[in-house]
Amino acid sequence: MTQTTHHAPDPTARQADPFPVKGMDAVVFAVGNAKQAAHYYSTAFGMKLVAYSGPENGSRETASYVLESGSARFVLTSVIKQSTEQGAFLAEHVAAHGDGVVDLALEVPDARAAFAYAVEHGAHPLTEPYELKDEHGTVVLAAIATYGETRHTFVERTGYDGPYLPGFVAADPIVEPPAQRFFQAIDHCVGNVELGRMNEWVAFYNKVMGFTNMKEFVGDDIATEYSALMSKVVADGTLKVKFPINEPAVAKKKSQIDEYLEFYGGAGVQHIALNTNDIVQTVRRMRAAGVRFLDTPDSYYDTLGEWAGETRVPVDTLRELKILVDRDEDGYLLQIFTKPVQDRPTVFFEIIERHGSMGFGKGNFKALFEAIEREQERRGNL
Ligand code: TYF
Ligand code: FE
Repeated sequence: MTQTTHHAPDPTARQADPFPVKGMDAVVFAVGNAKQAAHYYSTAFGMKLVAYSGPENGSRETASYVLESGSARFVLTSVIKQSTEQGAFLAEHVAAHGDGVVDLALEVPDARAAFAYAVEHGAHPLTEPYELKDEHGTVVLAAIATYGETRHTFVERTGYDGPYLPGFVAADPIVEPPAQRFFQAIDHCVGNVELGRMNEWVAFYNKVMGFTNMKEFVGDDIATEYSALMSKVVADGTLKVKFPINEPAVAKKKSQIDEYLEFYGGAGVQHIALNTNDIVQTVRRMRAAGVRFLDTPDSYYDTLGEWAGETRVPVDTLRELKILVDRDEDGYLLQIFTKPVQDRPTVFFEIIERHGSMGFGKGNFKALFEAIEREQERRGNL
């Protein structure tokens, strides 16, 4: 006879993740002109158009372009002729915020379970779980609200083998994609929230998604000295999804976060960081295609070797391309930031090449924020 007895849980057994995520599913942008934005991300970011939804295949209200680079997926959506609440939401989003991120979509193994867990733990529900189906299969989707007007859609796509979502058709690249992709994954997605609300949003991710805090944070000391922001990072258990949250800090100068909040019209996504294995080639190609990066003074490179030590890339090349370096006990990283990619001083991108370091470039805050301040000054916002 076999007898099964239940004891207290084995303390050495791995706890099941209460909120499993597979990774970022997509960053969804609402933009004024998705057709032209798709061209920009194709030519300047080396991304490949893979799917499309628009009036030619039955979507009369919106046009959406799906671009990929490795596992990184961007969706660019514009309203053509508003007819439903979804169209109204997107049109109002663009009117209020300019081009920006409406959705940081997460791929999950079970969208119904993710939604139930999140709402049970205090999330504001936006869309109850529903299914989309076509000849490629079924996708389950559900959405909750996060900071500002941003949302998280949970995407369960294990029952689907099409180009993006049911309703989308495969599309040919806009231009010949580069032989070597510029980046292969989304490293992190950063949110700017209102003064005093960073801890609230960190607690939101702790409770609603079971995300934990990473050790890197920007506290009072750095904030008042030069960055004028405070920052904490939350991540899922596997560190595949990392969300730094910034809030403005009262410092000597007007915070770049205040500038963002003013021009975006509230909280929202500030920057998306993209992983590359060859930052030198990526930055050369993006610069050649017209992408503008923040400048770094020569003085940064004059003293670089003293504290950063040797990296894969010679200092002269880093200096030429204005790439930043940071090092910690786990290794180093190379990073660079674009200027804002629309007329409003809001959303920008980071290109990052990691060699062991799991940080976010804390050692570069001084150089970085001085560069941002020079831009704020040029815009008359300092
Ligand atoms: O994601 C991060 O935390 C780093 C640092 O305006 C950073 O990329 C923080 C704020 C900012 C630019 C970069
Ligand atoms: Fe970053």
